[in-house]
Amino acid sequence: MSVKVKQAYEPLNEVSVIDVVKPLNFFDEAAVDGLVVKEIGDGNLNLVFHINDPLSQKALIVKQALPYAKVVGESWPLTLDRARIESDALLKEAESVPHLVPCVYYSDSQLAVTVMEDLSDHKILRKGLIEGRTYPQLAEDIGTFAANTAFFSSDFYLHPFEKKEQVKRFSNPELCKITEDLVFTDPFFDHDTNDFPVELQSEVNKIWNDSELLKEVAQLRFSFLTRAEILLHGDLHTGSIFVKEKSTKVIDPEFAFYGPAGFDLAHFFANLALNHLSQNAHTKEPFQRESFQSYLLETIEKTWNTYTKTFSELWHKKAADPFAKTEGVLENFLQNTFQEAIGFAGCEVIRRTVGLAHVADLDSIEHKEVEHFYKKKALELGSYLIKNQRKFTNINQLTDWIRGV
Ligand code: SR1
Ligand code: MG
Repeated sequence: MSVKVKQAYEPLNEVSVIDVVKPLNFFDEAAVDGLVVKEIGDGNLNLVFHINDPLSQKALIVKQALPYAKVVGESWPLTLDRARIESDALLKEAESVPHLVPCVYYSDSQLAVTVMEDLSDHKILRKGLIEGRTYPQLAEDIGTFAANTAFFSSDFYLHPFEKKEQVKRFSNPELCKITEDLVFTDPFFDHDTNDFPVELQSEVNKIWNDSELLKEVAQLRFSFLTRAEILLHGDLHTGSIFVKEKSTKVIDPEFAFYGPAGFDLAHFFANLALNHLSQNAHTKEPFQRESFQSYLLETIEKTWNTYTKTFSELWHKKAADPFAKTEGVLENFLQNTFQEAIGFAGCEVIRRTVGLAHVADLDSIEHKEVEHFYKKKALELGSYLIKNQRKFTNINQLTDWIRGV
């Protein structure tokens, strides 16, 4: 698309956003006056405009970062550079898995804007799962996404100079700090960002006083801070995935950065585990509930199996690492990634239960006592995963454990 003249940053509105799309020639000139614009952002951080030409049925999305976190307000300033990170990450991901990300039409780092493919025919995965819908393609797509984006951004594939260039390009300190605080720190201390009902206080005290658990969290946090292994999406929960029957699109990589290889899959698994727990309350009919919960666990298993298969195939075909053919090196990497993912998943489960950012899966449980009951179960699950990460040697042990909670 043609490039427009750069302009200074200002938050867009449903009128001014037209000036951003007009020069792109995506819509016919004659259609511009009749465009229907709606701000549809329901996330924590950004403005999202849906722009539609009712005559041609063509539509696109304009996403703009605000200079603060929308969820808290202007008192929490936040870098606009995250818009550049997001569009760069989408472009990078599209090099290996174009069918699994929205197409970027245009971006402007000054305006903190990304113009991209409209995915209104898809649904946010978290919403679909809460309603008990299944997506047969999901596991294979997320396993394929994670394996490709991991392998092609890693030192196993890239020249070390290129790898370090990419680490610089995706340096994302402010968004990483949010994760460092909200996922790896605040929930494990009596911090004012935490948000949980008083009924959970005694379970939360147990976490705050469990030095064995805190030692493991410190180690996971240190990994997150220091281990620039692969380009991560950085926030791969079920609200960052759009789905329909036979299509999956991973969206919102504004938290992208180089980090430890198990982090993204951990977040995906943790959010499926939270949905699994919540279904005990949402789906009343026992047969339906059991079969949906089995679907969730099969999705975790199939995602991991697709990830290891795809990553291994890429390794055998394309790895440039001098030890790529040495027996056990790949297996070691996958095993370490897996065990650390179990620990990261535990942190995500705990922070979504007692930290600042919750999940609708648990928060939408109808009766308060039931909600508290399953939140306590979530804390048990999260603590167990963190403390026992190195006991897990295969994916079925994880799904067995989630089934048994
Ligand atoms: C202030 S941002 C809160 C959470 O929303 C994002 O999606 C990330 O998960 C972050 O931790
Ligand atoms: Mg997001």
